[in-house]
Parts: sequence; structure tokens; C-alpha cells
Amino acid sequence: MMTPMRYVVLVLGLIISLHFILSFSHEDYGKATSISHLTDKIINNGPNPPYKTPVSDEYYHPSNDTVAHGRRANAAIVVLARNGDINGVMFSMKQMEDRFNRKFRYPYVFLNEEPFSDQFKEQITALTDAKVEFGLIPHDDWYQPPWIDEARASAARAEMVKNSVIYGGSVPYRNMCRFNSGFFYRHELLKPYKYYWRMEPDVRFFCDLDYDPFLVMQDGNKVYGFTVSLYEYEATIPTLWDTVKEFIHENPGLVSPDNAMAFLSDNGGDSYNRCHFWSNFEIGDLDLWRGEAYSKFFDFLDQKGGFYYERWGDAPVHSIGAALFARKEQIHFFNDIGYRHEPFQHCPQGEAHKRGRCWCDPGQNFDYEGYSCLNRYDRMF
Ligand SMILES: Nc1nc2c(ncn2[C@@H]2O[C@H](COP(=O)(O)OP(=O)(O)OP(=O)(O)O)[C@@H](O)[C@H]2O)c(=O)[nH]1
Ligand SMILES: [Mg+2]
Repeated sequence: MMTPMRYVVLVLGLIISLHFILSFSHEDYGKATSISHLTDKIINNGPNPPYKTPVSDEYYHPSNDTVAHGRRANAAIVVLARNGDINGVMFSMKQMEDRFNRKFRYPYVFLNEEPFSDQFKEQITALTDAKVEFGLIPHDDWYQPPWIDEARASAARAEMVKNSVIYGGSVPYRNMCRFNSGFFYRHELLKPYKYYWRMEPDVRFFCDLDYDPFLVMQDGNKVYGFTVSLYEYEATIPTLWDTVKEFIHENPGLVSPDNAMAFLSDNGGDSYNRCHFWSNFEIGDLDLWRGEAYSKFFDFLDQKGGFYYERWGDAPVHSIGAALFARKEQIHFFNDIGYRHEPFQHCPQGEAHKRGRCWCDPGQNFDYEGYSCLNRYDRMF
């Protein structure tokens, strides 16, 4: 007869033997259960995504350097704006220059569906020593295509206005979302570039950025960078996910292995959890959008008409594209970039706050607030 104590010892012995066999035979199991991984989880209170390792010192230029010499990326800062956005654009750009670009001198590309006024051009050019170009958006890349059923589109807008959906009644807003989703990276002025940083009017940059984020993207083979992620309004995208699933079903070969589906869906792709990267800030690789997978994806979405029959935003469209067509390691959280677009902000914490001489209150940080999706990003690693 075995005593209960002997049973316990026997079962423990079996578990320990199985653990050792699995540790040696399955590398992933070994890594996941290693002491260092487990202590990391306890100390850092969760998973360990790549951004928790600070950017290496070799990327930093001393903060008193006036010009960053050395390697440069093929990159531009991109701004979509109207003439009437001039004050907000200057507000953002002055900070972009002071916190970062005064030293790095990356060129700016401004885009508009109407010609920029002389006043706009003069005031903007005066803010920087970098090259500034002003481009006109081709008519068909901006305006609602003729094959959209206007009766259906206007009925959808009226319904959204009735339901108080933000920008629900606006056609220009929809043109903007469609242009940012599928056309900006094809503009003539952006053709020479590989990387871009999207900047909007009226945003804040809180910290000095003494390293070149484009080189961090390039060297790490990253394709999409963000600072804030959150949930999309369901009312703006009722059929978007079904359309995405249809596309995946028809094009399984275009989806990346090791993608970031877990950021978008909590059930393996069955439904969309509405998480997206907030696209008013993006540092990205234009070739992600120009590639076969995203090009086909955008055309597929576009011909469904959801940019006009609903109000599909460029944020969910880009986020779904990046998450499906890149590997999850290629999506980068720019932890060092303190950033605010009303009403949310990312404020770096601890050492990163100190190093960037950030002027945001570390207590005001969206990262792990209830409406943020950063925990879903973290859990992928
Ligand atoms: N040229 C042009 N640019 C536009 C138009 N509408 C919006 N934009 C730009 O597109 C970007 C996004 O527009 P926003 O109005 O900031 O949209 P949003 O960020 O969703 O909403 P806000 O909370 O109002 O900032 C900004 O860079 C705007 O300047 C437009 O009709 N024409
Ligand atoms: Mg905005």
C-alpha cells in the first residue's frame, strides 16, 4: 500500500522529470520556463516586449550637438494639412524642430488637395533649415470615387449624424481617411523615400529625442512604429472585420507568419477586438504600404466602399495591415517619444523620462489605462 505522502512524492517526481525532458527537447518550452524569464515576469510585472530594452547608446548623439553627423536614413516627415491648419501645424512643427529635427534635418513633405497658399509656405519654411516641399494631391486620390453610390453613402452619413458619431456626417474626413489609408505613400514627392514620420497639427512632443528613430527602424528591420494604441468606435467599422476575414480567406499566402493577429483579435481572428495604433503619430516604412500584400488589401477594402458607406479610419486600416503583413517584432513601440494628440498622451516613465528631459507629468500616461491596447501588444512577446 502506498501512503498519500508517497503518491505526492511520486507525482512531483513525474512532473519534475517531464519538465526536464521538455526543457531539453523543446527550445520554446525551455525559454518560457527559464528562471530568468520567470523572474523577469515577476519583476517587470508582465511580459517583456522589445521596447523595454532601451535603445543602445551607439544611436545617441550628445544632447549639446547642434548637427548629427554620420549615418542618415532615407526618410521624410509627412504632413497632410489644409491652409487653415497653419497655426496648428506650426505648433507641432516648432516642437518637432526643437526636440528632434533641428539636429537631424530630415526633409518635410506637406500635402494638400488644394494648393498651399504663399503665406502657408513662407511661415512653414521659416521654421526649419531642412528642405521643405509642398505637394498637390491628384484629384482621384482624394475625392469620393464616381462608382460610390452617393444615395447609399449619404443615407449612411445621415444615420451616423443621428447617432452622434464623430465626423459621421463629413465627406472630407472620409476622403482624408481613404487618402491616408491608400494613397499618401504613392504621392510623387514621397517616391524617393523609404521611411516617414507622420505629423499632425496641434500635437505635442514632450521629450528631447537625441537618437535617430529612422535608423532604429532600419537597423532593426522594423516597419511600423507607434506611441498610443486604443479601441476604435464600433459604429465607424461595422463590416470592416468581415471584409478583412474575406480577404484573408482569399489570400492566405499574403498573411505574414508570426504576425500580430493577437493584437487585433482575442479569438484567433474570429472577431476584431477594435485595437489599433493611433495613426496621427506613425513612424513607418513606406514599402510596407507599397508592397503586394497591403496594396491588394487596400484595393480590396476600397472596392467594398466602406470608406464612404461606413467611416473606416486609416488607423484601423493601417493597424490591421501592419499586424497582418509584418512580423510582430517589426512593429515598434516608441517608448522614448513623449507625445500628445488630444485627448490622450504617452509620457515616458522613469529613466526614459529623465534622459529625454520630458516635460509631461509621468502620472498622466495612457499606456495602461482602461481604454489603451498596449497590454495586448505587450502580451505578444
Ligand atoms: N488637406 C486636407 N487635410 C485634412 C483634411 N481633413 C483633415 N486633414 C488632415 O488630416 C489629418 C487628420 O485630420 P484631423 O482633423 O486631425 O483628424 P483626427 O485626428 O481624427 O481628429 P482631431 O481630433 O480633430 O485631430 C490632419 O493632418 C489634418 O490636418 C482636409 O479636408 N484636407
Ligand atoms: Mg488630428
